[in-house]
Amino acid sequence: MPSSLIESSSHIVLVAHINPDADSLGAACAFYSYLLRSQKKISLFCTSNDIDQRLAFLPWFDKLTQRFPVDADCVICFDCGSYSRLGIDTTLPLINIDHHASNDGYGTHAIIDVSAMSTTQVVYEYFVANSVKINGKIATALYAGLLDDSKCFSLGKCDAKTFAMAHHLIQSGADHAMCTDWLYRRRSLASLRLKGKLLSQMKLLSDGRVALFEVTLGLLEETGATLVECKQILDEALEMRFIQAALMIIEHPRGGSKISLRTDGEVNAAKILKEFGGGGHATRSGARYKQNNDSELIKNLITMITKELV
Ligand SMILES: [Mn+2]
Repeated sequence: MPSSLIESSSHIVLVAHINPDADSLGAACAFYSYLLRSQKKISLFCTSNDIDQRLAFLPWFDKLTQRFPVDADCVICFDCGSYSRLGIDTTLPLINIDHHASNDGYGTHAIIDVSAMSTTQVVYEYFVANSVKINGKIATALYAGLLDDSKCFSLGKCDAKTFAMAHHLIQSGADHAMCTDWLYRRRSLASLRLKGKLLSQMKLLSDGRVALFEVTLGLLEETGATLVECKQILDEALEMRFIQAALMIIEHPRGGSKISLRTDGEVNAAKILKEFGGGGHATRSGARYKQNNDSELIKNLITMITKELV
């Protein structure tokens, strides 16, 4: 049982994934709040050094460390769809809490619910099952993950459970206004400039059902936009009526490229990028391609995607 492992541990490290988002870090921060009530040592760890500052409103954000504690005896990771997403190697007992379809259940214990909207929902249900009192800090951290992973409650996957959780969290003190202000009112000028350029270069393929974006290092430099900002355009491309998949190929500074794929769910993004060592969800997936042959890569990907179109 994960709870007895937590019980018997004295220094627990909570791990958010590489380049954390509101869900991964929100889940870790909520757990941090919860475990503070015990007599244990708790660390909040993430291997990335330039963490998205839009997440700075999360409780305990200032406790984040890049240094993995040497005396730790237990690790809990959040929203890491594959083991490599932790960004560290550990031999310690590991509890893997997640909602990614690609998660293979690595770790000593895995709590995975693929039907959950967010990893914070998996944590929320764990808290409810264990009668954990949800205070304002915990509620805000859990709510941030739910809000962001549900695309502000716009995904078709939102159901009664999603809204019941949101209702309970707001009642428990989740700060909705702060979450939306920090997560969605911090867009940079660079990202808007990039958006203009990317949209004018977008190609529509496969009878206009696949959108393709090619991002060079030059374009990123010229606009000053970050990779995260770059990928926002994929979700926007999917807002077009007939688009079923949006594909982005981003030139990598160390050669090769990064692949990002967003789909409507009919086309399984995780399945397509699995061949490239990628992981993620049916609707969103990413992978790293190490060869310098983008035209070949794009041709193959478009063929694979086209096969899945319905
Ligand atoms: Mn998530």
